Amino acid sequence: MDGFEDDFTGDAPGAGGVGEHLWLADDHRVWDLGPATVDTDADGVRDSLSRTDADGLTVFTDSDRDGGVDRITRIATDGSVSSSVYDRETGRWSATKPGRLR
Ligand SMILES: [Ca+2]
Ligand SMILES: [Ca+2]
Repeated sequence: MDGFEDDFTGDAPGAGGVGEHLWLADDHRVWDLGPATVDTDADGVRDSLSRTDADGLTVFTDSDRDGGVDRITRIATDGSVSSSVYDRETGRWSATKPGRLR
């Protein structure tokens, strides 16, 4: 049990991220997206949540486990995929090129 501590303040149960909410910084606001529900990289920690709407599916991912979403992937109903990544250095979102997997 020692050496596996959580940086989150409060009463984090240390149960692998269950109940931790993801948040999304957008301009000057922070959106609470709710608890992560999906483990996209199979490390045992839920890091993503998805939302569906009329335009398709959007996946919000916290890839570095700080609770803040830093990757957004949109899968449109026509099958096209686009994603944006958050650059912590600049505080800006940038779109990744679709259709390239490397
Ligand atoms: Ca994970
Ligand atoms: Ca993050």
